[in-house]
Amino acid sequence: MTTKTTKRATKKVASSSKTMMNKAELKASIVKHLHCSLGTDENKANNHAWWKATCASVQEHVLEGLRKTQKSHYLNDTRAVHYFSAEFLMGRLMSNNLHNLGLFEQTEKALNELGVNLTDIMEEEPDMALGNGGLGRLAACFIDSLATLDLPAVGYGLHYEHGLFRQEIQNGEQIERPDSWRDYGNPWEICRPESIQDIPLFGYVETKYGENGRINKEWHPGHIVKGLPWDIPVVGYGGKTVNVLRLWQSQSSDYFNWDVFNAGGYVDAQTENVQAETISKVLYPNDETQAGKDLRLIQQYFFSACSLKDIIRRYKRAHGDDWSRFSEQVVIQLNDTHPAVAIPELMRILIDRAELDWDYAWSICSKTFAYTNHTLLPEALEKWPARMFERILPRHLEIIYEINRRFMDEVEAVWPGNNEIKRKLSIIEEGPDKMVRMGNLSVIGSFAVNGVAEIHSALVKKDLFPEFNHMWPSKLTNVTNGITPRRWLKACNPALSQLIDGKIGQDWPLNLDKLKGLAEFAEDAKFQKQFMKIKRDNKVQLAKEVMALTGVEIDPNAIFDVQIKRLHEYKRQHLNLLYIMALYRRLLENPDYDMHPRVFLFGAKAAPGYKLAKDIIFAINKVAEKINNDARVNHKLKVVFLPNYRVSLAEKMIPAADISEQISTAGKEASGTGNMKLSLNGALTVGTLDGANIEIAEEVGDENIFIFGLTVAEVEALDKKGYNPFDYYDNNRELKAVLDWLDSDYFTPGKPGALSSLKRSMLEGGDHYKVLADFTSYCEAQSLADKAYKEPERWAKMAILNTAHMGKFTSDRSIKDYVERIWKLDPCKVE
Ligand code: H2P
Repeated sequence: MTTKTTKRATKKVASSSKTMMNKAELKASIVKHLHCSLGTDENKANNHAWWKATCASVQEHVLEGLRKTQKSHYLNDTRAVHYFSAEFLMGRLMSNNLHNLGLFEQTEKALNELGVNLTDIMEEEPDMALGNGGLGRLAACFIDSLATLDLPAVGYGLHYEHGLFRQEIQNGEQIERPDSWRDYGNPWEICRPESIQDIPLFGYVETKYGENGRINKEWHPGHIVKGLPWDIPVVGYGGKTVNVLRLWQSQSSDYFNWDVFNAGGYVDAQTENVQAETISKVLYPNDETQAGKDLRLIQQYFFSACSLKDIIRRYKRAHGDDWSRFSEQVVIQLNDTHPAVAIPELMRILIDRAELDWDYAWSICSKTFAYTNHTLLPEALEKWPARMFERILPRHLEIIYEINRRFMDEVEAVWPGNNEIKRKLSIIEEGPDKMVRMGNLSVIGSFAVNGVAEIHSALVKKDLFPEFNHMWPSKLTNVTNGITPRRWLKACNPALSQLIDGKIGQDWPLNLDKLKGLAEFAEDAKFQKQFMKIKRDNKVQLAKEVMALTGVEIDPNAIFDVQIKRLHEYKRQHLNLLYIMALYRRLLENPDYDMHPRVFLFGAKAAPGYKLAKDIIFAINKVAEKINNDARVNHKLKVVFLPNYRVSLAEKMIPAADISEQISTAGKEASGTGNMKLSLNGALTVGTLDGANIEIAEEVGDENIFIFGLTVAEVEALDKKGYNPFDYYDNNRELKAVLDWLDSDYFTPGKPGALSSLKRSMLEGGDHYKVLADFTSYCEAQSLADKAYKEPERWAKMAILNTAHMGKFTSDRSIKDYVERIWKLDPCKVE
């Protein structure tokens, strides 16, 4: 084992290569790759080949940056953060890499001279959709910021063969098709067979009594699977630091434990069939069903264990077997509880392999992990049956029991004799089927726990983990989410970016607070005109896209009202739908009903097992079909459900939005990040006082946002009093009419009742998410928005002020907060 002697910041890395290519060199490089990497030529190449050749040229710069970054980090022996996440929703990388390298314009010109349009070839890139929604996209924004801020960081996750399903809409219904993002290869990723890891699973634990009285445990696994790493370079803005996102692919191992196999009894019949390759086959959609539990836990363990081995290998290269500096060098951020099994895995390595004693091992472990909570919804807080855990990870369950036993002693010391609290805080939930609570394990095993917006973190302390907060008052903290302005403004809205550059200079993508400088132009007639012209141009573009995707014609002069996010009852797409139906009714009753024409645009995927979410999609599509074909109203009202919502579609919808729908039940949306992206691009929020909406309202000012609905306290009070949705149904004529409409066959000719499940959920079902309670106030907020839009100058001012006040929500700020409050990292400049 070599121990490196070079010390932090004492060495500079020599810059050996020349700087970026100029236009002529780029042209030559693209053509060279067309010839030499793709075996085609300028005459034969189609857009796909041009895209690949361009990627290959860009990748030359990227890999050079990667090499230098890794060398710098190694020579400076940097402390690094390791972001463990089951999801990274990266989207497309070409535009992002070109922008971050500062090569976008040159490449555009170089391709132009070759007769190729950059925008067209970028459409060839499949999205890397390795995530469900906000949680996965947050991870992608964070690694962008980490690289931009020159922070040593590695993203660790799974190299899913199939990302989130491709959504088709047939007769209004969601159909799931496999997503095959790598069918024709991924030009950005590098396979690293030299860093394969072996990962044990199943089997049994043998207890051995050592000479010194020490009890040693030996895990005899039933299966070994191989983890093959794929590296996706992550280019920081400015192109200096290029970090890595390392994603693990599972492969079957040559190794097979015949002893265990022959012993038979130790290996549950079911597990024998587990095919190693299936582990990284598909991303699990957020799902309330029990299906696939085994596989999901195996996925979590697989990538956590591969990543830990990788980290330890790197640590040992510098520090040998001296564990004393491990937690100084390594911090691991658990993105939700999905990788929480990394905690007992590190304990296992330290105790069983490195033979450290428990206390020392625990002192290392509990200084290494930090955990981000993303939701308060009970169904999303992971629990695994202890029996299943024992079968798959027998040694880990033992370790968890021991962590818990010792933790219970601590609880006893704080609340002597209080079994109620013990039951609540225990990692093991007692009952007919014992369960392992991954949330409790994460809090106990981490030195910091954060929520993702002020109100969410306050609720984590008050409602979710109050006793933990009592025991460790400084452990629980907040880091409000953020988004990278490079992707979510500079790259996706080039015209607005240029306008901003011209007004306040070009450094806002790195210092988003600078956008405040736009505020002084908010009432400037010329600036307003320019700003709104860009919005309109973006709407024209989106209208073309909508036509191409759905055949529905929409008018760019209408208000574009956008709700884009995972489909979930708490996000209340159906509240929006009820409002649309109310407007429709008003227009039918009074053709002169005064409203500015409006187009409601939706993008959302429903988890395949979540029936009501799929019913909501069906209902939106059926109502849309009716309205869009009703000549009495369709000059004023249109509804579009864009299929297969994903990052690259968001990049087209967000710059064209006038209104941003952020209408979750107060207390349910942890933060939201779409709210930030839309507001940054000059959309006005219609929203509840939930998640980061509250902080957005603080930033933009109450006069530049349309807030409605119950507050968290009011929701609580209503629940306490006893919420009865019929109170609203019986007392609001319009609401009743709209809900009853769902029972008819008006939207589903010949099939009455096809939309009734929606109504039932909001009445007999108890309306868990208070749709009916918030309906009136939502309608009022929407009317105010309509009124404001009819005053173009006022609207323009509000829109500009939204963009101007989004500085806080750059993910650079979030990352700086993590660094300061949790990670304690130093940047490392790469020459
Ligand atoms: C979740 C939360 C959001 C939050 C995001 C990132 C799980 O995302 O619900 O409120 O902003 O994590 O912290 P989503 O619902 O989009 O899947």
